[in-house]
Amino acid sequence: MKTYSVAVIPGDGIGPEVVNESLKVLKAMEDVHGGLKFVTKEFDWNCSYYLKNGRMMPENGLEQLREHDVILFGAVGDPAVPDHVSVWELILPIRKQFEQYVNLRPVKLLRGLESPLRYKSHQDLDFVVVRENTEGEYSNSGGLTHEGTPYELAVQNNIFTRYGSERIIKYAYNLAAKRSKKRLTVATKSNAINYAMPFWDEIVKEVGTNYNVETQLYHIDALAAYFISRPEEFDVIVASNLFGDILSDLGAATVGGLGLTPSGNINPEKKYPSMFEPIHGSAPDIAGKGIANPIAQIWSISLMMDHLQMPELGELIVNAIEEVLENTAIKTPDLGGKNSTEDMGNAIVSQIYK
Ligand code: GGG
Repeated sequence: MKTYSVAVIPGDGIGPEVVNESLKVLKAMEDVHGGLKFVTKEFDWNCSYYLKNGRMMPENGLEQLREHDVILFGAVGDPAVPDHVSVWELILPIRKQFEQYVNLRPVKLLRGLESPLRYKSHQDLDFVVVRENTEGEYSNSGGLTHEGTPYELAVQNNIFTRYGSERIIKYAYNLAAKRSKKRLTVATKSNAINYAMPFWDEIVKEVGTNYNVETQLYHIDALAAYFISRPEEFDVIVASNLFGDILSDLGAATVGGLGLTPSGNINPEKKYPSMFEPIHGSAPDIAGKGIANPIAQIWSISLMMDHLQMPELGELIVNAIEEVLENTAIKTPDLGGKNSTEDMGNAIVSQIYK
């Protein structure tokens, strides 16, 4: 019996609702496989915890997480706590401390769904955004000064290291080399962000010579437009922390919305636990209503299976999601239906057992 320990952080808003459905899928993985055990431990670290304890997780929170093989995360954010506090005290320290420098964000139009870009088909919409996940615009460097005076100012430094840039670009090239189009698109803005972005382009050029992969360099503004007008061109897109975040949300919109797309915060060396979560946030407007779409969270379990080198289980999950979308009438309100989070979760689980 192979056993994995899974730290579960449901978080805020719809996080606990969608995590609950994904845990049913994790259990189904054990049953289907027969020789697999996931030992889960839940952590109540969220904005309510912050309001009680003045922090988003205990002082030794990261040490507690380090004991686990993987982390399953829901969502963070509540109107009672400023977002930059909740995000910077929970999810970002986990990504940084555990060197989860790859944020893998697949964007794929699932069978049974139509893209809002009506003239685009399933073959057109299938790519992966590889987001740098530990530095860049999310470097936590800067400050405020002259507060309360007319000279008040804020400085935010974007830090791009050669080490950090090289490792994400190499990862993206390796991924592109394994996929059929063998094409890597690099999102930058080298004409205006005139130090960091040409620095990236230079590293792309150096690293790229080692791969038989076509390289495209696009400015982020044009690339955003091409995501809508010619998404079929893309296969693997590598981007800085902020650009990758924006592009993957845009990508999600082209395949039906934020409720559908997962992400893996990966430490490729497996020195530390990797973390799996939907790309969406806590959606306080629909929290507690039982109507959130659990597909993104359930799909994140599929990425977890891939990471644990059980891609056949990962495929089983995505296939089950697609079967439900294609062959049943079950749809949550974001997809134009009336079904609940639980209805969708249960339907996917039943499909897995078929
Ligand atoms: N499940 C993802 C989540 O809760 N995201 C909140 C968020 O905005 N995180 C910052 C980021 O990923 O850029």
